[in-house]
Amino acid sequence: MAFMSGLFAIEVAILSMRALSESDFCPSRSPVKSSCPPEWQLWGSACYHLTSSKYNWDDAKTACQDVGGKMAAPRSLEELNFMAELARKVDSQYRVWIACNDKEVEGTWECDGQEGGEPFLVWGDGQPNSWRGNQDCAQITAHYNDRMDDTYCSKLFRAFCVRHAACAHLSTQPRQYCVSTDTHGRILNSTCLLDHSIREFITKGVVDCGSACATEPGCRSFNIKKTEDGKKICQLNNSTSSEDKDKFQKTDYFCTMYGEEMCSGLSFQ
Ligand SMILES: [Ca+2]
Ligand SMILES: [Ca+2]
Repeated sequence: MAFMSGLFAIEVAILSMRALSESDFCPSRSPVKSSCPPEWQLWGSACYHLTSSKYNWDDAKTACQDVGGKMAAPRSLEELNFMAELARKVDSQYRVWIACNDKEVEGTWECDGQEGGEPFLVWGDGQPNSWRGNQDCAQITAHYNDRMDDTYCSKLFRAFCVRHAACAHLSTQPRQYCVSTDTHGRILNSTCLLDHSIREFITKGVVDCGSACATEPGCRSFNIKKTEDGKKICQLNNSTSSEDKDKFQKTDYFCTMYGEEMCSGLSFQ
């Protein structure tokens, strides 16, 4: 009965739900998550990193590019607070470069990535003061309550770098579901896992239902039920037949269960 496995194994490839544009989060309903390289911290859909070395402002920009990012400029108070918290963990008296400057026109601040609109600027008390007329680069610092200060671009500070998070698949293998069979390889058309449905809906068939299970968080197996008028119902389960054997029961209606564990459970005699 070896052919059974070939006939009834349903491969459900996990396709990315849509092309990810730069500002997108990872699709929340597919089994992927945002991830960052080591030594980068995830916030929203981006990863943040403080350089361990100190640089002047121009070299800080380059240092961020060298590690695959760009110098960060916060766009909201929430983002600024996150960055400040991260910096405080490294140094309670931190001074860190951000990608804002008024080099070109004194008093007109520009922040990288915020061109074409008002840049997000939250200054510390009495800042920006362009002390002695040549403070053209922005830091955030514990010395101004985690707010911004204009200072000399030649000073040596750590740089705040940012890059987009990667969307990593939790499972690199496509998920495969196999139909439940008895020990002789006969399909069990009237045995299903009961009382574990997390969602059910009318389906076109097994592949459709299997795709839904693959992208539903918590789905472990699924049932295909047939109604009296011939409709197929896809029932997504939060458990498996081996985890809850008592609920893997005979039904008085057409019902077939598919699970990942069934694939290894086929006997070839
Ligand atoms: Ca200035
Ligand atoms: Ca200043």
